[in-house]
Amino acid sequence: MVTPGHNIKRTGAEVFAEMLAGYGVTHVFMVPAVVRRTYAEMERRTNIARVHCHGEKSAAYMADGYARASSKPGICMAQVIGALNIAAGLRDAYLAHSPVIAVTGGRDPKTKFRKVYQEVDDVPSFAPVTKFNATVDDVARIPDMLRQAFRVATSGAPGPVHLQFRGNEGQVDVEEAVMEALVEEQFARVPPFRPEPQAANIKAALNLLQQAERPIFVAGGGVRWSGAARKLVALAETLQIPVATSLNGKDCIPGTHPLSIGVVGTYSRESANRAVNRADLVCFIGTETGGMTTHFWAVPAIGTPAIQIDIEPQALGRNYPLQASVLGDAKAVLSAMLASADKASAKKREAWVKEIATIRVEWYAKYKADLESNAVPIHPARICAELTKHVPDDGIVVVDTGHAGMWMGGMYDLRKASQSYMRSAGHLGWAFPAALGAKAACPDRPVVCFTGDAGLWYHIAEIETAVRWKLNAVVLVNNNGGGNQSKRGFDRAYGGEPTARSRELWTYNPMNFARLAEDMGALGIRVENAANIAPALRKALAANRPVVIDVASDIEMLAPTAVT
Ligand SMILES: Cc1ncc(C[n+]2csc(CCOP(=O)(O)OP(=O)(O)O)c2C)c(N)n1
Ligand SMILES: [Mg+2]
Repeated sequence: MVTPGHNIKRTGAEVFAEMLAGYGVTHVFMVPAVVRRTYAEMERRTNIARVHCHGEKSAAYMADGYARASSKPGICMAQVIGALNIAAGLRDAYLAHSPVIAVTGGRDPKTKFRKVYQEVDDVPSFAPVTKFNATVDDVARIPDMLRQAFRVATSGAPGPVHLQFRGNEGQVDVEEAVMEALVEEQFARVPPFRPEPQAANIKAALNLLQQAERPIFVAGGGVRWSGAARKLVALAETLQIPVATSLNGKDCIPGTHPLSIGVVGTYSRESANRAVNRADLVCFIGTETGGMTTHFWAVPAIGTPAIQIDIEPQALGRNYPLQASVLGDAKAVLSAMLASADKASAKKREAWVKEIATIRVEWYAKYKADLESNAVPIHPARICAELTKHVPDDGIVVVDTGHAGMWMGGMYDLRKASQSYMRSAGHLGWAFPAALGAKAACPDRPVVCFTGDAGLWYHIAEIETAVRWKLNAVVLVNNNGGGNQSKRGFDRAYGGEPTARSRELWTYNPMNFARLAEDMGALGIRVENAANIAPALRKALAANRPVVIDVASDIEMLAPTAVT
């Protein structure tokens, strides 16, 4: 490392590669050609894997999965023509507050507006999907801008950053300047700081929770970014307060915990919506209280007494009038509450906790037949139940959106606090590349992806990437031959009388994804009978190679919709 004052010139590529390694980056996800010299320097100076993907959007999703699995920023890169594909891929990271840093090639001031091959002004397109969107025009700015990128991506509510390097391939990196590869390790992961709450705010919130007879927590992604799940469960147990979660916060409490009532909102579990709507006080923690989590502000109804805890001041009270609000890191807030919680107040909530137990039992009873169904083609609820049983204790489950989000959000249970759950924040096709990123970040943990067939089609070429880079995720495809979440909507559009041809709008030709995966070098397992799901999972988890389990499921099965 060069110390200031030595006046030694270094290339941007050397410094960029060394800094990424210094921040603990193990993988970058990219489509060439961008910062080529940096990749050469990475090989010389670091152990960073340069994961060469089939598309920039999937590279961004891999970086996102990497970030959500490890809490370390995920890095993706593209040359100028791929920049907007990267921008499209940052959208899910933006929605889920995931710290992804995208580096793209971009315009050179010397040739701007002269119709340079492949060039448009990309920068404005990154504005809606980033927390910080900047250009690196001078090689000497690489170190400070990269530090700022890590700082912004990991701080407060985390989120994506875009740096556009000068040159269509970001070739500003080949230039030289006197620079130091200075790294601020603090910002190498989320959270860099744990802002402490104000004592008076803690007291006010705790008083309300302790006085309430039917309070409930609604925990979101902020709890998982803060690493506060165990503290949340500890406080819930101490005060005997049930916990519902957002989809993004599903792994804040194991589904098997007696105080867990499920995912609340639109893609939800009926028991959670019922419980939240019966609460006399809702404590939102680390959730944006957005439309998905509140079923468009119907669960709970606006006006329900509420408390909110968040790291972003502007989140507090955005959608629900509050009786108390606490600004701070979720773990710091929960620790402070635990320190002065009055355990004796739990007695007040005995009846409520009993009611919660009944709601839990009623939910399992209502869906028992589906969860245990032996139907052929297979019922998706049975797939979820098999995953509940067979995902290993340290497993990371990565779930797509649409029906995948509904089935798994509602029907799957985490059994252990050591299991993780990550979900698409809305983009179909996100889960498979994100699962590869998660596996890159956590090679020692089993990664199981749940996706529909429409979801897998999006980035299916990345099976080859998984094989090439030994990203040994297990992908389970709920394969019903179409995007059947769309069925209800199209049936409605036909006035309840769909024609035979209306199915053109949401179905595909049948496909055996296991065979396709085999041809791409992965292990493929086809399952047509529910009894074979468990053996397939066992085989897949022991295979030590990328696996696609193709489960033939029932195209007529629609996931239950939200109750209010
Ligand atoms: C990028 C994007 N485009 C479109 C949609 C709308 N959408 C949601 S679910 C879905 C179909 C899902 O099909 P599949 O993954 O096969 O799951 P299934 O509903 O069949 O279980 C579509 C098109 C979306 N969520 N994201
Ligand atoms: Mg489908």
